[in-house]
Formats: sequence, structure tokens, C-alpha cells
Amino acid sequence: MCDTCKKTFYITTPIYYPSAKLHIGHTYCTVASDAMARYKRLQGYDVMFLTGTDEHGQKIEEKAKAAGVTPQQFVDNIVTGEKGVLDLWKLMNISNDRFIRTTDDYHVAAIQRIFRRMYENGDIYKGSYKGKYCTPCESFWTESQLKDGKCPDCGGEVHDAEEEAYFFRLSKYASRVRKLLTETDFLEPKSRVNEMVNNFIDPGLEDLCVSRTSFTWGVPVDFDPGHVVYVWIDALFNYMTALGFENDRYHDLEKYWPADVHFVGKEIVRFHSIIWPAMLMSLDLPLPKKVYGHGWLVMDGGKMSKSKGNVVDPYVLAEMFGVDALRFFLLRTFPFGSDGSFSNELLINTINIDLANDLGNLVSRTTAMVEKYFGGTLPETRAAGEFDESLIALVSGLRDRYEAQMEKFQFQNALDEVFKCIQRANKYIDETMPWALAKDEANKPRLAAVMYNLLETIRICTTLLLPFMPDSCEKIFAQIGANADVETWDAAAVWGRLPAAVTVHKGEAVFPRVDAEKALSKLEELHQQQLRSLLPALEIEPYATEKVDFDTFCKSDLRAVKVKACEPVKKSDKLLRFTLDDGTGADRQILSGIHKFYEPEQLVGKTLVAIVNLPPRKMMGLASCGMLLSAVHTEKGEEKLHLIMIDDSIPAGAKLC
Ligand code: ME8
Repeated sequence: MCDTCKKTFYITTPIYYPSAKLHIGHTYCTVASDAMARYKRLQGYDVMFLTGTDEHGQKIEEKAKAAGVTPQQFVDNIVTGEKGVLDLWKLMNISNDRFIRTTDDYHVAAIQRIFRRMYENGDIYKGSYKGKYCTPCESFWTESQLKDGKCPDCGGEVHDAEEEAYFFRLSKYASRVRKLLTETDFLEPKSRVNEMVNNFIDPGLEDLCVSRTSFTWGVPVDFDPGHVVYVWIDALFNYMTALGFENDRYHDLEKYWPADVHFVGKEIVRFHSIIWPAMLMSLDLPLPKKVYGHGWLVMDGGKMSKSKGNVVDPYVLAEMFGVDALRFFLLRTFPFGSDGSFSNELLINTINIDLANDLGNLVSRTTAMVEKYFGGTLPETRAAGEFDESLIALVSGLRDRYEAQMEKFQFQNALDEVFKCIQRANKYIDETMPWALAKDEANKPRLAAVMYNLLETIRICTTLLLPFMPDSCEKIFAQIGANADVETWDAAAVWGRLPAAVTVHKGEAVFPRVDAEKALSKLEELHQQQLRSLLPALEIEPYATEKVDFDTFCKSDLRAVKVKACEPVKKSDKLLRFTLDDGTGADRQILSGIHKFYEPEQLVGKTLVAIVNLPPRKMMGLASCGMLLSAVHTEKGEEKLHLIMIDDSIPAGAKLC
């Protein structure tokens, strides 16, 4: 098909807030969009896949201030810095065609024009806003929208806020939006429609406050200095400015708009299914064909959040298990429309069962057998036999069953169809028993047919796995002697495409088995590190409030002492036994529970401070005559201790006062 006749497909992810490093939850949606984009390309579509970053707003302004940098420097670091957003998408093999940053000049200028257009057509007007404001969500709420007095999105505190502001006539579009949601397939899954209608539209859509004066990090309203455009207006229009709407940077609007699908997380469905279509209606623009609200990856029943210390780092997982395994896991394990409970155990199980056992084994067993029985190249003479028909029938219909699921964004079900074929092929090996056939030369044509059927099954399954695991699938193609360039969508529906005399190249295991125990303990260690990093860097003991009179204080006899010998106390993990010169001519023995902080030999010769008039105490059968002074504090949750060491020129026995 010529390029201009190709059907187009425009898919977007939400544009991410670069307020902190991205976690596995963000990766989830981008991987799903990438799999969809690759699937559509495989089908022959001319795909535009857009992602980007949403860089304005009060939250960013505050974080930048706290970090002592400008908002632009702050977002630049998270977007383009080391292990930033761009690095992450590169690592995850995300094939986006375009990346938009809402601080890009062309976008900023376009947003100003868009705002002005809605002002000029009367849909944006000036008023004054009183309401409950949630700073992290940058959202105003009415009293009735609050949940137990808190923000209905994030559950955080809200505060009273009033400001002169511009409003968008959202109420004007309520019935058209309601119709769109209830009478078309604009919003999916359907469960989200009820949520929108019952919670937001039917209680009454109020006009939306679309400008702010309380901070400056945003797109300025060019006809009213002091106002910046509400970050959601700025953000939502990215889907069009990135194609060239109201700017000259790009010229793809006609080709790709309206979008085929916006993938968005469930908490931002409200913005995409109510506010976004209403604004497009205001400008008389075509509406996107679909908004799909996916579920969250949750941990321990709650959303991932840095403050809870349950943020899962995609860099760590990709490094430990491989990018493709991670991509596969995300889409194989959780139904896209619902929440999924993330756990490391689940990830390792999926890798070991689906990838190492089922797919990996099928590929390595088959290629090993073709090498062993035929020296790597199959003979052209083949003999059909029992069990072939059911395998061939199942695999020949796979592409269509897979397509039916992919078209509904049911990645998990699509992969399930593929894995049914992979499991069937493994069973086919047990049924046909190639090792038994190989014993008799007369069975060679039958053995060749069995091998060919296995290779064909692998080829078709691998083609359909390409959108999920692009690199690994290329490796599998190379091993089974398929030419990746010709493994097209059409070829996935045709049984018998591999040349009769195909040559395999057995290689390394594409999906090595994970040692679960080892991997889990490493991840646990990293998790503990993460938790420690959330603790205050330095904590000191609270100061005593009770006063002590001077005479009482002076009763403590503090002396300089020199360490003559120091050794661990037998059968004790903690205690060190000090032999000290206290200036009296007789050795003084003090026991101190500080072994975890010092090796005894480090301390010999040091000049320390001891309280020498405490009554002797027995520990582990040994008398301790006094106490050594030390300084203590906590660092990242870990107890720290430093013995007080004084200048070695101070003689033993000198009184400290
Ligand atoms: O919402 N599981 O940005 P964002 C699944 N800038 N998805 C998750 C998730 C999790 N644990 N955590 C976050 C914004 N997400 C706006 C979008 S679009 C015009 C503007 C998803 O960085 C979340 O649901 O807070 C959202 O779809 C996306 O990550 C970006 O979140």
C-alpha cells in the first residue's frame, strides 16, 4: 500500500507531571500505548504515537522553589536529565513518534491563541472564584464534591481560596457531553461512564475556573497580565498542538485529528471525558474517537506514592529482569480497565511460567531438536500425522482472535490467546514424542513435519508478541530461521510461510529463569534502602526539659582516660572491655556496649572521657567501673555513636569541668 493511502491511527498517553521521577505506574500506561502503536503499525497503519510532559502549575513552582532552582531548571532536570522521562522511555523501548513539552514555545503560543478564541466566542468570561482548592491536584472543588471534607481525587487537605478568574462555560455543554457519554462509545470501559454521569454531570456541571493569579508558572493570558491559564487547559490541548493546531511547528492536524484513542488513568477520566470534549465543542472541533480510562497499579491496596515508600522503580526492575519481560508482565498480568495489585512475586512468577517455561522452552527445545535430528536444516519431505490438525487449526485462527481482543484494548486476553497456542505446542511435543520418532530413520519425514509445525507455531505467536516484546521477538525470529522483515500482519494469518527447508540457529535462552529467592531478597534490600531514604536525614535526641542544679551536675566526676587495652567480651555481641589508665596508677575496667560501632583495636591509645564515680556494675560476670561518654544521633533511621575522644596531650586523670 502506498504511504498516502495508508489508514492513520493517532494514539496518545497522558502527558506526565515532571514533579518527581516516574514510577512503574506511569510506565504502565506508556507501555500499553506503545504496544498499541506497534500493533497498529504491524497491521499497516500510519501511526502517530504522542507522549510528553505537562510542565506548568503551582506544584512544579513550589517544588522548584524548595529545590532552590527555577521551575524551568527543575522540569528540565526531570525530563531531560539522567534517568529522566526521556531516558526512561528510551530504556523501555517506547516508540513514540513525537514528544511534547508544554513549555515548548510553539505550544505556549498556541495555548494563548486558543484561550483568546474561547474568550472571543464568549465561552470564557471573567468572574471571581470562591472554592476549596487542592494544591497537589491543582483543582478547585465545590463543598458537595469533597469526600469527608478532603479532595475527592487524592484524599488530601483542601483550603478556602478566592480569586478573580476566568471561567469556561462548561455548564453550557452539559447535555451534549452527557449524550456523548451515554449514547456513544466515546468513553470506555463503560463502568467509567456511570461514574462520570452520576458523580459529575447529573449533580450539575458548574462553569470551570480556567485561570489562576496565585502563582506565575503557567501560560500567561496574553490579554490580561497576572493571569495564567489553568494547567488542565494547557495540558489537554497538547493532543492537538503537537499536530500543529494554532501553530506552524507541525502540519499533521488534518492527517491525524481526531485522535483514535487517548489512553488515560482513571483519575483523569473526568478531565478527558467532560472538560476536553466541551472545549472542543466550544471551538467547533472534531472530538477524539475514544477515551480509554485504565486502572491503577496499586501496592498494598493503595496507589503508589513517594511518601508511602511504595514507589516501584522501573529502572531497577528493567535491569534485573529485562525490559521486554517487564513490558510483557505489565500487560499480561492486569486487565487494562481495572486496578491491578503489583508485587515482585507476581512479576517473577510471570517471567518464570510464561516466558521461561512456556515460550522460552518451546523455542529452545524446538531449535535444539532441529539441530540434533537434522543438523539445523529441515528436509523438504514431510509426513503429516496425528495431532497436527488440532494444532494447525488453533494457530491458524490465532491472529483473528488476538485482533478481536486488541481492538478492545484487552491486552491480557490477547496475550492469553497467544499463550494458549504456546501451551498447545508444548503439549504437541509430548504427544508426538520426537525423541521416539528419531530412533527410526523411516520416521524422519514425520519428525520433520513435527518440527516444522512447531516452528510455524512459534513464528505466528512471535509475530503477535512483537508489539509487547520487540527485541526478544527479533531474537526468536533469528533462532527459528524466520526473516523478521517479512513477518507481517498478513503472514501471521497464513500457515506454512516458513520455507520447507528452513534453517534454525539455536542461541542463548531468550528468557532466562529467575532465581526467585535471590531476586526477592535483593528487591527487599532495595526497598529497605528506599524506606530509609524517606526517614529524616538526621535526628537528634529531644532536649531534656527538667533542669539540673549546678551542684548536682558537679557531682559527676569526669576524667580523661587512656585506652591501654580493648577487647570484645566473650559470648557478647555488644560489649567491649576497656582497660584504662585513669591517672591513679591502677588500671580501671569499663564495659561498654559499643562493639557494633568500633573494632577494639581502633581504640587502643585513644584519650576518652569517663564518668568515674558511678557505682560499679556487673555485666557478663565482669565489673564495670564507670561509663565512657559518647555522642549519639540517628541518620536515615540508623543509630550512630561516636565516643568522645579528646586531645592526646591531655594527661590521664585530668578532671573535666
Ligand atoms: O495526570 N498506576 O500526570 P501524572 C497506573 N499531567 N497509572 C498510573 C499510576 C499507577 N500507579 N500512577 C500514575 C497527569 N498513573 C497529568 C495528565 S494529560 C492531558 C495530563 C498514571 O504524571 C495516571 O493515571 O500525574 C495518569 O494517567 C498518568 O500516569 C500521568 O499521571
